Amino acid sequence: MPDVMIVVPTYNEIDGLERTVGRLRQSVPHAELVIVDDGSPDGTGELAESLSKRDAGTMVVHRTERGYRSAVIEGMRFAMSRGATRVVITDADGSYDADDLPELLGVSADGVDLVIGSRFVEGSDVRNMGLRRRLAARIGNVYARSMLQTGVQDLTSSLRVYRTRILERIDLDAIQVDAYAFQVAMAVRVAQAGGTIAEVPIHFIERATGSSKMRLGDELGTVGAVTKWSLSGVRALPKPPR
Ligand SMILES: Nc1nc2c(ncn2[C@@H]2O[C@H](COP(=O)(O)OP(=O)(O)OP(=O)(O)O)[C@@H](O)[C@H]2O)c(=O)[nH]1
Ligand SMILES: [Mg+2]
Repeated sequence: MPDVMIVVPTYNEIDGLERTVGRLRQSVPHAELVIVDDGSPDGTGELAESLSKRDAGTMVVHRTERGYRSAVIEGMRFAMSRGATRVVITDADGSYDADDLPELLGVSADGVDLVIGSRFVEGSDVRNMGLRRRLAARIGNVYARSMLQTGVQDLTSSLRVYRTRILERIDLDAIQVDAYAFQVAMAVRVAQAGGTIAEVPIHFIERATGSSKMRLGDELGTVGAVTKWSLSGVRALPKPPR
């Protein structure tokens, strides 16, 4: 029974996947890893299949559906079905440094329900992020933080460690937003379920290979979703870590 399951959603990540998986497996060898691929036309699914044949700790879920949120949720359910107590979510493009994971897992082992690898807390190191994206992420996070009354600095980071005990208390199917708004929604749900949230500074480098699946619409959609939640009284003030 794996204690930790790493979920890597992929869509057209043929250039970076092997390196990302290799680094994750090296950095946290006790964790199992599952790639959730949505029939990438570039052959990512086939590459994932060959990686899983070479390494018993690497698995693949092939889907016909397309979408970040549903891929992550499917990965979470896969992890829970295998008895994992913690689920790591990360990207395939190498933006997040696998070497930061042991520290995040250490904080999660202390009993924190959601540990976010944060680009915007003291000690983090963010590289290659263009001014437009940096500003959008920063301003978007300041806006979401104040509207939702939370102290979380990086609500949109996709490097996260969830304890499955908190995921079990969340109605994942009720979440209808995707992309960055999905990250915000998950933090809100964790807080509403009575969970604790902590942030750990990370090394982040904007993707060097492949192309982005996120669009300007995802950023604007997040602002819209946050505004709607805030006006309907949603707050994401987490319990302080015990
Ligand atoms: N399975 C699946 N994975 C997806 C989908 N969209 C994005 N992903 C993966 O989710 C991760 C995050 O997507 P990215 O495109 O890196 O998003 P981002 O980090 O906000 O933006 P960039 O790094 O600038 O491209 C990557 O591993 C993608 O391959 C999808 O529809 N299905
Ligand atoms: Mg990325």
